[in-house]
Amino acid sequence: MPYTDLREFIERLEKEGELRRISLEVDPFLEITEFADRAVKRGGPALLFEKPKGSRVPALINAFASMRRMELALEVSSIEEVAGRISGFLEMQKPEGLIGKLKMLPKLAEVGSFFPKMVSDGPCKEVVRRERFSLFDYPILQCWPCDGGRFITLPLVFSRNPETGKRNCGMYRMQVFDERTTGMHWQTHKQGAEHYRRMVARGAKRMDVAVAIGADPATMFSAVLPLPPDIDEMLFAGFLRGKPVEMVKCETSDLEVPAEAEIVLEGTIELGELRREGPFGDHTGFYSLEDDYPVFHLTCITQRKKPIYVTTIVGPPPMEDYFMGKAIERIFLPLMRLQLPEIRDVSMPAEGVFHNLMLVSIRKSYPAHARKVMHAIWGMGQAMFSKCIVVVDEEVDVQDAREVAWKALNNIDPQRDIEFALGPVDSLDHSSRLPNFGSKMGVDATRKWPEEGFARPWPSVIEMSAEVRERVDQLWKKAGLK
Ligand SMILES: Cc1cc2nc3c(=O)[nH]c(=O)nc-3n(C[C@H](O)[C@H](O)[C@H](O)COP(=O)(O)O)c2cc1C
Ligand SMILES: [Mn+2]
Repeated sequence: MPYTDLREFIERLEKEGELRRISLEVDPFLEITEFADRAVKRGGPALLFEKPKGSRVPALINAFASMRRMELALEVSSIEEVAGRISGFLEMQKPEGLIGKLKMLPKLAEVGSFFPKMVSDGPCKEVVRRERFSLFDYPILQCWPCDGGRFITLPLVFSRNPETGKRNCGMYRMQVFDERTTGMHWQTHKQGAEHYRRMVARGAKRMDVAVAIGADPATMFSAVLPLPPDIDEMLFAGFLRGKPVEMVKCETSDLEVPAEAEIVLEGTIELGELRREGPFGDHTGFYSLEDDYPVFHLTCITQRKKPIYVTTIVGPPPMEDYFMGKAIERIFLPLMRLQLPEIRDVSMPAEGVFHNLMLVSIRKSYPAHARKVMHAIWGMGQAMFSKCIVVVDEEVDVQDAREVAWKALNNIDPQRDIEFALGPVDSLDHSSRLPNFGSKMGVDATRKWPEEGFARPWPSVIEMSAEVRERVDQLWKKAGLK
């Protein structure tokens, strides 16, 4: 059964020995970070701080911070199962004849059952505060020593495209400026920023935004997914959990939020109003610098009677977001292969913090095939941020970064096989010549063909013959070796 809410997920984590309750008083100012950082680096459990200093609301962190917990979050024994389900839908063909059509019905009905469902009330409305509310009631972390302040780090930010009326849900950190005001750190490439620009173009004065904190894990995870614009994250969440997400209308706007959320912040963004945001110890492992971002003015908070505040930290990898990113890598592989069927596998090692390094194996079929693949990836949604793409032949296991380094470094003639391209870069890149604009590197580390102008013979990788290996298996034991 899919989790109804965050609490059911917490129960499950606890049952599986994947969660530790901490009853000591711990300070959301830096101390929770140090706990969470140590825990993730040691493969430790999720942490539920029951007495965060200065707040009566408990704080949950690292709920997704291992592959096992990601699997528990999505209720699978391997993330590949989700990829398999997606492939199943993608392989749906136009049915032949009546029997074929009938066979397809259950699948179509399944799709129909993923759409979010409107409900008139929900636990997130147990307490409605239009006055006398304050963000200071919650254990919002200051994550790192040089951070500009406290940041809400796992918010589901809902906004609407004024042209299509379609909803978006993205995870964009929010710096707390005072009791009722925060920053809204949607980077320029993200859908929230696009909605903002379209509202400005229409001459609107303000834009409604609603933020949900804490929901069932599939719904929370969906806010991070790099879905194409106007594809509803809540529909994808329904697909992931196999049950619609129940949505309830906000008190002060027409937006809808997950009814089972722990805390909902309703408010508006005054178009044109910008404020310094940051610095913030970011997932690159460096502080991202201060910059101007829109300001979110809270008009109302609704919440459960006893809400749980869920949060995360980012910083030197690996952190919790690495595991979320790894799950995305697995889940999106079938979708990538829809456009680029020659792709065998893709990997984004932790040290590359997603956008800095993508390793791709392909079945090479024609000259310069690797170059086509890198350019296609630079043209594909948020994969456009990939600063360095290394393309290898299909027999190289890209999940093994050592194997890639060994083979790729042997295979390249750098001047011939490395190319630079200009394009949009991740807003967090501190090295690019301009914010959001810089260069990328593509490395063609495939075996070179005569058709690519390579006239020399290409050597094989060294391998012992199977017979000798078997014989030595026997001799090895006889020799008393272990
Ligand atoms: C913990 C965490 C924090 C994030 N913070 C931000 C952020 O502050 N700004 C941002 O633009 N993206 C942030 N992201 C990435 C976006 O959530 C992600 O790119 C998402 O796909 C955006 O959705 P959208 O395409 O609907 O805009 C964060 C992701 C995670 C996992
Ligand atoms: Mn989106």
